[in-house]
Amino acid sequence: EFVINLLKHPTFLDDTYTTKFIDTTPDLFTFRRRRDRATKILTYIADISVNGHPETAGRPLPPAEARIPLPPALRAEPASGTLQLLQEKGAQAVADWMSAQERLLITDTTMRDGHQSLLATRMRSIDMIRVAPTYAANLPQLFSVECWGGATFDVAYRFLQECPWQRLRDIRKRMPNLMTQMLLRASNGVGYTNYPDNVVQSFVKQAAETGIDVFRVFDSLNWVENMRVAMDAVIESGKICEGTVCYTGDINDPDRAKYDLNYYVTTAKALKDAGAHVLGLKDMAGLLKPAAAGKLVRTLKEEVGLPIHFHTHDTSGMGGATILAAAEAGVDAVDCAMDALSGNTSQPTLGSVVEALARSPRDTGLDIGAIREISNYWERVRENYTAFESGLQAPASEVYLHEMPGGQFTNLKAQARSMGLEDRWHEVAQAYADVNRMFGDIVKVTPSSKVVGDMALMMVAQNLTPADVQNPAKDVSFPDSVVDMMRGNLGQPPGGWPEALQKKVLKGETPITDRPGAQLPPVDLEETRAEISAQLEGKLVDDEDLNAYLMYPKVFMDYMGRHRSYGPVRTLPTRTFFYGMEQGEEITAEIDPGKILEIRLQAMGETDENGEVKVFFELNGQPRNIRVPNRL
Ligand code: BTN
Ligand code: 3PY
Ligand code: ZN
Repeated sequence: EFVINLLKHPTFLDDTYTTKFIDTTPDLFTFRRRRDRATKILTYIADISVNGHPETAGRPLPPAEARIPLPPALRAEPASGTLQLLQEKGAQAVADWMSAQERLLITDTTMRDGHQSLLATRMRSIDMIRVAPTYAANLPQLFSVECWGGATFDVAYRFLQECPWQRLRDIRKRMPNLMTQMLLRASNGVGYTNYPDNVVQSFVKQAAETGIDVFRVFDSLNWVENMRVAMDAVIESGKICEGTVCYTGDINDPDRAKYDLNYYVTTAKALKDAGAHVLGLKDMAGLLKPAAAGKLVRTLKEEVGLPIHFHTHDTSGMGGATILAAAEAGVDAVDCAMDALSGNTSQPTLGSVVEALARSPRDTGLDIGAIREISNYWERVRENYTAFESGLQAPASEVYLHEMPGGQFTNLKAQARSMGLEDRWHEVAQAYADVNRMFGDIVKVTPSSKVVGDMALMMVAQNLTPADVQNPAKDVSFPDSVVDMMRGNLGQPPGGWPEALQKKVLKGETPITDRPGAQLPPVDLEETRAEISAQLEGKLVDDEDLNAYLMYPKVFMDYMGRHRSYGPVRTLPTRTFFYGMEQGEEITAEIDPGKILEIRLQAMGETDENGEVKVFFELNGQPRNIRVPNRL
């Protein structure tokens, strides 16, 4: 069924049409019934093959030999793992079990923080899903696999044209013995702003249902008051609540006394009182030094008593040493990334930590051969993401100056590049440190780290010194995110905001000092569902879609719009997704279990007088032609 627009077309009305006009003007026939998924995918491939992908334009190319990576063979049926313990005995039993282990427990972060910190979060689901069964079969001793949350949620919709919920479901199904883990920004959900309480609750409930077992909950100012809604929702879901304190400063530096040992003990005790099953210790920038780690972990173990899960970044090159010191001091679990996606702004190297502890009392029990095979797989995967490499060549002690989180470093560098400030990067780093001091020395982690980054870029771009910014007589137009934070909309730092600066930023407006969520009315979920459904021409909106919309209305709706045109492009190989196909190339895409498209690109025509290119495919042996605009 289609609508004929021919009679209303100006060319028809002014009598200049020929039959060729009908052939060359496909928009005369607007199909009401949606095109089939194969046609949509071919349209996407044709478009990218002709025009390139906007995200990889001008970026370095993958090596010519980069191909589709094959996951390692399964060595056994998946042995019973931590997921069985959680399912059979519950969250508290897992926490008790952690404390009772002599071995050091390991979380693999490759599928979340690893690529967030090295490849701008651009890893696609297909590359994760294919290796998930190998994790389950060959590394059943892992504590958990971090594969969701943080920046991965919006990047999936925004840049990868795929649904993060589906990613989670697909990974969960393939790892029937391992716990999945996510990073949750407490009241900021997986976004950059404070959401109404019922939105946070609804999101947690859905994440638990779709397949998250361990929730690492943190607040970007370490304000426990602002973590309770999220923590309560996790506890209510029956999953593991890892109440997390973020590490900043240096407990051994008297100059940073705001964040001394006592600060961490007090915050950790508050997290325990708030119901945390596990204490997360999140060193997002990799600032915790080995000797300080020993002291901090030992003290927290004694004074708080919860099992401790330690997270760090290897930006300084010292991350492995810190993990070993924490292990020596009795930390229960640590985060590592598989070798090929470890080091620098990512986590320390999983295989190396396993080797360092082998045949010691804290032997991890993980098989180093299995680790090497999986790392070799990730090495091949990484080749396809060359466009998103940061160019960072070496570890750097500069991190102790700027204190940027590993997950922000490459992002901020890209932002600086886009503003023409790349060759002034070390000034940006200095400005970042200056802004932190001006803001009163705060915890810098998403979203507070983004605010500091926005301000630092603005100062460098406008050649402003800290004295300029603080001078009450000098007019400064602050970034929106800074105004919002000074209003109290990200919560309160210890000791409050510096008054003079806050006054200048707010120009007389009164800030809030209570929990931002306490000021936000609940969202009517069913009314919102009906609104989205209406915007999507009556499509049924399930709970996953609803929760996505509540977090990111525009990003989600834009995704839905593109999905209508391009279909399930998540099933394409990564190289095809970012670069399209070459003449004579063949690929397959499994769009449903067992429903496989065999796609061959035969040829691409010349650009015609309408500015369009005809791309000739073979789809499962049958010829199919697709016309796309040449936008180059
Ligand atoms: C993005 O929009 O940033 C990434 C999603 C993919 C966009 C595709 S590329 C081919 C087609 N042409 C466009 O302009 N957008 C889609
Ligand atoms: C995130 O919130 O995405 C982070 O990785 C914070 O470290
Ligand atoms: Zn991290």
